[in-house]
Amino acid sequence: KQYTVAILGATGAVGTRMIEQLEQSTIPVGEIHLLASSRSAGKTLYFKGEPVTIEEAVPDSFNGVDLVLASAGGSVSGRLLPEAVKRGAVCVDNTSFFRMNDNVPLVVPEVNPDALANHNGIIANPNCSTIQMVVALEPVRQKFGLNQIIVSTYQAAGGAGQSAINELYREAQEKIDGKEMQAEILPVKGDKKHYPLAFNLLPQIDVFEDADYTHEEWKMIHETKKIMYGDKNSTDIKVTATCVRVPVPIGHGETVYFTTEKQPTPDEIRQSLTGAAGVVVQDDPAHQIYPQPITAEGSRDTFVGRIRADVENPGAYHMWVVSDNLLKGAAWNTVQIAEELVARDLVHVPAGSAELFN
Ligand code: A2P
Ligand code: 11C
Repeated sequence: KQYTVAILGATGAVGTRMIEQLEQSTIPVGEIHLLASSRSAGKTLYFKGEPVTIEEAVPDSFNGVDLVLASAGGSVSGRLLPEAVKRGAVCVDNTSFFRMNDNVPLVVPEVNPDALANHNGIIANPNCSTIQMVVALEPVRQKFGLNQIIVSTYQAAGGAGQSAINELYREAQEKIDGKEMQAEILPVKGDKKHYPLAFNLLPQIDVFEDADYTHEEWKMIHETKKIMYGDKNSTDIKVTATCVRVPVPIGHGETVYFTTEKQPTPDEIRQSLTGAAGVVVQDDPAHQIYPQPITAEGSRDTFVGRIRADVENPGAYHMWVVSDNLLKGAAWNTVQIAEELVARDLVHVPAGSAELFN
């Protein structure tokens, strides 16, 4: 079977990478539809070397479509994906809109691929910072059990879209030219104040919510629980997070501090990660080998290094995790979910699904 695939948000930082990842995927694509806003309609992008005219995304764009890969923002997904499901298309959504919906599986193929079995037409792709952390921790959890995770993130501008990458370069040039840096987007497009990211650190990703945590920090807590333990409020694991934007264009870093049920040596943790799906261990302090955003960019893998014990707390460990936030954190994980759906013959919308999203 050949699949008709639509990419919603095809012109964006993630959307353009979805096109590339789909070109390289095992999915037999018959027809491709590239959808964006009216601003882009009529322009041309390429799929496997062939020109494709961008169409404005409207409900009828999904007529005859088998699979939708979406990354055009939460409100666009919230409005258009129920229309796609109504028209029989299975949607893999990279936005946060449906992630906490009990009718929507939240999937990282290396961790919980079986959650796909009961989908209702929409499958959610987790937040980039959550994905790379659970890919790196799942082999540890399986072998040694996990009790607690304390994560601090070093997140690239690209997580906030192409316009945030452009802003970072512009600010850097302004600073080098001796001008005042003009911040217009970060930390959060819609928030009251904007601060430069170039030559700076911003301890705010997304808006502030309960208990003075940002939305990004709550995402890491609830998404980790839903993916690893099947329930966003699971008490089987304690998770807490501090999320920081750093002046890197692409590639999120994370220091992950975790405690385990058993007390493995750092070497045993390293071994559990060596060869694990989607993981590459880069951990050789003697030769200064460790993951870096610059070397992770462009790869589908999650890189793990600096694995070591907390020398004052038995059963507690540190590691440093880096991945291309636009690939494993977004475009690749979405296409990988679509590959699993195809491999498992799950590209069908079950009867009654559309009513769940009315
Ligand atoms: P467009 O380029 O036409 O604005 P990024 O994450 O890099 O900011 O990209 C956002 C993506 O979402 C772009 O492809 C953008 O298309 C798309 N998009 C934004 N608003 C809409 C909308 N109302 N309908 C469809 N696509 C949208
Ligand atoms: C960032 N993690 O780096 C965010 C972007 O929930 O998919 C991803 C938002 C999301 O800004």
